[in-house]
Amino acid sequence: MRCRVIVRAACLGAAGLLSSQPSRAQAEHGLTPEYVIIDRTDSEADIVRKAASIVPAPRQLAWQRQELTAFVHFGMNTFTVQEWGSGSADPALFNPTGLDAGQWVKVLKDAGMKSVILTAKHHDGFCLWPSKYTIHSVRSSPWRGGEGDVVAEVASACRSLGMRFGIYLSPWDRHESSYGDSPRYNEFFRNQLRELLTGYGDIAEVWFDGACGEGPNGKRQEYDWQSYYALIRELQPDAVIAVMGPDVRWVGTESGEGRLSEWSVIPENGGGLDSIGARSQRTALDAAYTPGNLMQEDLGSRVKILGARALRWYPSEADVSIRPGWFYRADQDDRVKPPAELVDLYFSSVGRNSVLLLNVPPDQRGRIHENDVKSLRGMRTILDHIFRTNLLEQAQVRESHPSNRHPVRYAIAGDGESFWEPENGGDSAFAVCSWRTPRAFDCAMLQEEIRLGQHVERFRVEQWDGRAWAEIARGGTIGEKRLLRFPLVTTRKVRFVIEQSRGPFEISALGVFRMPGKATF
Ligand code: FUL
Repeated sequence: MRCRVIVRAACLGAAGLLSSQPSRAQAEHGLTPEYVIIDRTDSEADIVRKAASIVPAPRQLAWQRQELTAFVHFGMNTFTVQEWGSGSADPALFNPTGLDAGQWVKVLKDAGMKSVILTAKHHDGFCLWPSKYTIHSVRSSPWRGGEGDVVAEVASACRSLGMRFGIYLSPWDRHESSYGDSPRYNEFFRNQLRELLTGYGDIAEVWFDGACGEGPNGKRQEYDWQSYYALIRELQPDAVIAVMGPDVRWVGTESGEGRLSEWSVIPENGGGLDSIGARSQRTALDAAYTPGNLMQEDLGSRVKILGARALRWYPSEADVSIRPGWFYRADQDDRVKPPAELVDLYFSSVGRNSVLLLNVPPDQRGRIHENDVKSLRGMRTILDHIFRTNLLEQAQVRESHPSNRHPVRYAIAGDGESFWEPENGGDSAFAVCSWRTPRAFDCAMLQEEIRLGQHVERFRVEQWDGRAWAEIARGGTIGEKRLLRFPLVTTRKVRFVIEQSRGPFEISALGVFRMPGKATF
C-alpha cells in the first residue's frame, strides 16, 4: 500500500503508550492490564493463563458497553454527490439549507446509539470546523455566512442529549499541499487534531481511516502515528483510538458482521497498522466498499495465541452504512436498509462481541432523511420488543457447582455488577433453568463479565425434550455479548453448558427470548 506507516503496533504496547494503568478494581483483583508479552519459555498453560489475565482498559470497557455507535458521514461529498472527493471542490458548494444537529442526535439517541462519530474531515480535506490551518473549510463556505462550525453544533447537541461524541479525521488528505512532505504534513495533522481535541469538550473516540487511494505515482506520506496517539493520550486520555489505532480493531469488512468466534484478546500482529491499511479501501467507489470476506479468519483461538509473541486486548468494531454509500445521495433514498436488516446487523455485530458502528448520513438539507428515521425507529421497536422479557426471570435455576459467592441467579436477575462463577473455579460447568409450564423461545443471550477478561472458548444451549437433553445452539466465544437465534423451541427446561474456558469464567447475563413474528411489525 502507498500509505506506509513508520511504527508497528507491536512496539506500541511494549513502549507503554498503549497501556493504561490498571484501575483500582483491576489491581485489587491482581489483574494485569490489556497487554502481555509471551516468553519463549512459557508453556501452553502459562500462555492460556496470560491470555485469561488480560482485561480491557477502562476506556475500552466504556466503549464496548455502548454497543451502538452512530457514524455520521457528512461534508463536501454530500453536496458533490461523491464517495471520495478529489479535494478540489469549491467550498461555495457546501451550503446545507436547514442543518439541524439536534435532529441528528435525537434520532440517533432514540435508535439506541450511545455515541456519535462525525467525519470532521474526509479524504477530500474539507473541514467541518473553521480550522486555522487551512482555508478548505466551512469558513470559506456560504453556510451561516462562513461563521458556522458543524463540529461544534454536533458536539453541543450530543452534550445536551447525554450522548458521547467522537471524531473521524482522515489521515489521507487530497487537498492539503503538504501531504506527502511527511514531517510538514504530520505537523499540520497534529495541529488539526489538537484543535479538535481541545475545542469541543470530551471526545469519546478518534477514528483514523486506513483508506488511501494514492496510485503508484501518488504521494507517499509517512504518518507519525506514535505522535498522533501521544497527543490524544495527553489531551483526551479517555478517548479510544480506532481503527488505525491501538484501542479498537477494525473487524475487517464494512458489512457490519463480527466473526462467529470473536476474541477481544488477540496476538499482537507483526504486520500491525500496515496490514490494516492494506485491507482498507484503496479505490473510490460509488457505493460503499465491500471487501472480501475475512470472517473465516481465526484471530484469537488457542492455536493463534500459542504462536504469539505478545497478546493484547483489541476488541472489534463492525462498521456499516444504513445505505449503500457512506455519504447521502437522493438516488439511494429507496435503498435504506429496512428495520429487519438493521436488527440482523445488531445480532451479527453486538451479538458477536463487537460494537456496531452504523453510519447514518444526513442529506443536503443537513437533516437525517425521513426514510432513515423510519428504519431506525423500526429497528429500535423490534429490539425493545425482543429483549423486554427474559423468560429465565420466571424460571427456577440449578447449577452444576453451586456457589454462594457467585450463584447463577446473579446472571439472570443481576445488578449489572455480579456474575455467575462456579465455586470450584473450574473451566466447565452448567446451569439448568426450569419452568412449571413450557415456554417458547427462539433466541438466547450470554454475556461475560469482560471487566475480568474474556475466557469462554466453547458453550452450548440445550432443551429438555421430555426424555433427554437436545442441543439447540452452540458457540465458541461469548465476550461482552453473544446472541444466538434458532428455530422456536417449546420446553420446560433449558440448560447452558460451558464446555471449555481459559480457566475460571464469569457469566454476567443469561437470557432466552421470543422473537416477534413478522406480522407483529
Ligand atoms: C473507508 C473510507 O474510504 C470510506 O469513505 C468511509 O469513510 C469508510 C468508513 O472508511 O475506508
